Amino acid sequence: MSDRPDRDVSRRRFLQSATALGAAGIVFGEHLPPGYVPLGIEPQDPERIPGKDDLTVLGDRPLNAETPAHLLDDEVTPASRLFVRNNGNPPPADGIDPASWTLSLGGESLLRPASFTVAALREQFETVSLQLTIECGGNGRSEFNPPVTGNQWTVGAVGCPRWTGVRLRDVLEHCGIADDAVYVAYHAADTHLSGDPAKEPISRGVPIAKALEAESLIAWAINDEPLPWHNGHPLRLVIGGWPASTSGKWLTRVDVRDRVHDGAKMTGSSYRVPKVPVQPGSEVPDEDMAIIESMPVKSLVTFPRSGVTQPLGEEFEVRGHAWAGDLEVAELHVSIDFGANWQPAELRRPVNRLAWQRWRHRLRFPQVGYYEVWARAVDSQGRSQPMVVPGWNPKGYLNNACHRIAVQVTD
Ligand SMILES: Nc1nc2c(c(=O)[nH]1)N[C@H]1C(S)=C(S)[C@@H](COP(=O)(O)O)O[C@H]1N2
Ligand SMILES: [Mo]
Repeated sequence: MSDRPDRDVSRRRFLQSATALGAAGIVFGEHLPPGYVPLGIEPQDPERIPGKDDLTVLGDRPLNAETPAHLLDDEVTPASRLFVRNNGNPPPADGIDPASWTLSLGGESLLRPASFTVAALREQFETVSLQLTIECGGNGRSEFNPPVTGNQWTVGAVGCPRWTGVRLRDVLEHCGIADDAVYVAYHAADTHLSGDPAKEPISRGVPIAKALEAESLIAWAINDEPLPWHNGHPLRLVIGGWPASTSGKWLTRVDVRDRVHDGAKMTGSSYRVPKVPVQPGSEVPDEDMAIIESMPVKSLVTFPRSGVTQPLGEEFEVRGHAWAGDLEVAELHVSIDFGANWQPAELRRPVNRLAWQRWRHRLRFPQVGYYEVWARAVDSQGRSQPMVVPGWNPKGYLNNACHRIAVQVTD
């Protein structure tokens, strides 16, 4: 990446148009090894991710980008503000034809294997639209100590758009689910970073019970528009409330398995955490790790932006969202004194199951000076967000510590 910042805009524009042309625009493009990403093809500046709005780029090969908290203030996350997490090379945009894209269904425990175009899915099954929260299992990773490797997400690998598609359940039931079904697995069209066509970048899934929930979708639209390329165009799974790694993008195949799926990033330390808490920095043998299922209770302050200046005596509106994996959020509390006292905030019910919930609160500050506003959610089973970073784990998953913003109160 060191040779990149000095590259001038026109050259980058040229490379962008080369992206649109695919390998055909690149001299000697016929020699590119399969899966190889040419330097400069992936956008590098936040404003340069096509269709995205000021996301913070954490890495550009492959592209990984998160949304600053204050840009997540919309109740329904716009596609332009939905984070991007890529494990491999996305299928080239110009090679995706939504009209001929096919989803195959199979696996040991599916009775009648079948395949569907996107149009056939729309015709044969009921279309549903739901607002569903997806959050990367590694959101918040940057706060772990000792540090762990991987994308250093702060708070913005989360979003809650309105997704449209069909229920995974309806399609699986149409094909027939055998009694010994255990897990539902996805396969996708992105390619492994090594370029090895025999390897998949990621192929995960969920237990059959989660797959059969009414909210588990095969989606083609976000907020009534086709999925953005980086978010899985033209078809993806959306598994609300679970690590977003279960929401396979560029979906080509779904298998019903008679065992826990053993695809790429299902094993070892990927998307798994120690079964019992470990001392920070420990090495944990694979057999002592368990697959992450529902995400923990969490919240964000999305308004105002951290660092705001506020005149003393004026009312101060603070607001955000809260979510709790498979559960609902029951309470949201706000503190302006570093957690010594908590004030209950107004908290709305979700618009549908597995959607995040709007909270808001009006505050007054007692004197001029520097404050932090902390928000803390409690789920329907009474579990609260911690104020400090919880359970260290080797890959840095499930950090649900309270979010906070800085406020300077002036005369
Ligand atoms: N095919 C495919 N699906 C994928 C991924 C991927 O790299 N390839 N990344 C997963 C991970 S780890 C996350 S967090 C979510 C991110 O979804 P988004 O990029 O639409 O925000 O997609 C998941 N689905
Ligand atoms: Mo993720």
